[in-house]
Amino acid sequence: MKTDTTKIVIIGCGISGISAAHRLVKSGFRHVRILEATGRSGGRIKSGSFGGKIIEIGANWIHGPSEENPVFCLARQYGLLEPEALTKENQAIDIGGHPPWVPMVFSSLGRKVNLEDIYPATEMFSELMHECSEFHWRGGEPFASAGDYIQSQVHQRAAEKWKDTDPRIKSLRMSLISNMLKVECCVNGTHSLDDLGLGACGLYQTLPGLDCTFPGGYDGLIKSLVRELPSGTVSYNHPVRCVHWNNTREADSSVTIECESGERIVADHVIVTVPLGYLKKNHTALFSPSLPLHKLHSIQRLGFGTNNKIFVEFDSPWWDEDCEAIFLLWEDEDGQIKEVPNIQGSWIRKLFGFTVLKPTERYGHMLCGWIAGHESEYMETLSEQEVLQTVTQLIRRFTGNPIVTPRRILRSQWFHDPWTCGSYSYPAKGCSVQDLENMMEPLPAKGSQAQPLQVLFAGEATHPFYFSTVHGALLSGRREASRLISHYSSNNSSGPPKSKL
Ligand code: 6YU
Repeated sequence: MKTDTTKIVIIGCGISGISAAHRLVKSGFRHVRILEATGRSGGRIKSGSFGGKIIEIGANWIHGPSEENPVFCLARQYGLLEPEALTKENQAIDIGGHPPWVPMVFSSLGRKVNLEDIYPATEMFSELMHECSEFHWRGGEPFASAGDYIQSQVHQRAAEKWKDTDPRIKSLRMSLISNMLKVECCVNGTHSLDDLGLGACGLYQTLPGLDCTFPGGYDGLIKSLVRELPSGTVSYNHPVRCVHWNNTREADSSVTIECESGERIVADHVIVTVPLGYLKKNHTALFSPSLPLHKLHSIQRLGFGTNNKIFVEFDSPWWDEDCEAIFLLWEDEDGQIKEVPNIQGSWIRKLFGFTVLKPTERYGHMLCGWIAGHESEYMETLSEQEVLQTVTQLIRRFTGNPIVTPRRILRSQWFHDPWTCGSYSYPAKGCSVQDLENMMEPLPAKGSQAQPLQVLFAGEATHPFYFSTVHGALLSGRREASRLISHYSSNNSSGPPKSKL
């Protein structure tokens, strides 16, 4: 293997880029360099401080912490998890992606909702979501989007199942369906479930294990991994402007990476791990020659949406001690999310509620609000003071408590982050598994006579069934490193031409 001379550049120092570098370095490649646009590693894994407490501005949980999850295995190896997350019992719990939170529900009329009254709606909504994911395996999708399917069923099923129910309770159940739709927008990172492909939403796979967090911050994982790379591997504040690859049969098959600083780096291979949101916006400038059409179409077809968090701290709790999540029902909503005519006045309606940060000894009395879609993108444009005011009014209205006042607020702004341009990917209407395969296909594309594996692609949006997650991103980085490793082990007589790094 030409591990001594092969030059590999990785664009992006998120978990996928770091994992690719790790595997390459471990396999003996000596010239691996990561170029990162910002001044830090981790990308969408971003721990921060709020009122002296560690909070997660990006990724929150290890989804499915069990043996098959490489993020769980690494976090365990580095001693970053609490004992409970390590137990066999925790690893065996299979919740299919939705943690069973202890809820409290409030309505826009300022009252606490009786959970028994609305439970049948929760059950009906879970059934519908489960049915959505099954179309992929059964085939024959009756509608293009998950939203269309749900709308086609909700009113009909409600009329049948709840025909003898008190109209007030029935209407509350319909507003719960609207709330569940907002929750799903956050989970999937979509503006509306009308954008989420009906068959394609079954592509996503879950792992067993009850989701857990990192008590010392998710970025402990990033720090542990980066520490193990040779010093100087990562160049920070090094945005890449353009990847010049070679689609012809010329003898010189190297790739030139042009940085914003003007520096030009010549390498044998480049692994691109920039987020899909960034690619959607910048692919024209980022590749010369431009990407092949089938890859471009997949970049356009796949979805990349916004899910933001709003952290709010209080002097004392207004929720029950065992409560894990607070849901807010607008009583005038009836089983759908209507496009609001004035986003300025009503963006807050899209916030489905809050999760409670636990344990209290670590976080004090802190909530995390969740908001997805265009309303979330609009929220990013407001000042923190304006967001604080709107959230305060909302909580006062729903709890009926006119004096409850948050101490402070902090929100994420993923849509306006120029290196991310949103939160994570989703299989949009019209997508298929072929689009995810096109995303991960290296350049030059199959069938070309030019030197293969000049440009490789990793990142969460290139994983065929764990897209949108940290473990999907990590595995995609390892996958592309392995692609190069096996290229050289099966091709060891003729290494790549020498180039400077
Ligand atoms: C998870 C979770 N989680 C919440 C929020 C967000 C995300 N995710 P990176 O972006 O990290 O790295 C790329 C780097 O490239 C970056 O550093 C850039 O600066 C750099 N770059 C860009 N352009 C460049 C240039 N030109 N030059 C040089 N550098 C450049 N995942 O497992 N658990 O709880 C959450 C959550 C608010 C924003 C999450 C979660 C997603 C992960 O954070 C994300 O996938 C990975 O960190 C991405 O790593 P990467 O390396 O690919 O990119 C149907 C159905 C679907 C169901 N989906 C359910 C899944 C639920 C997803 N969970 C979300 C929930 C939360 C709360």
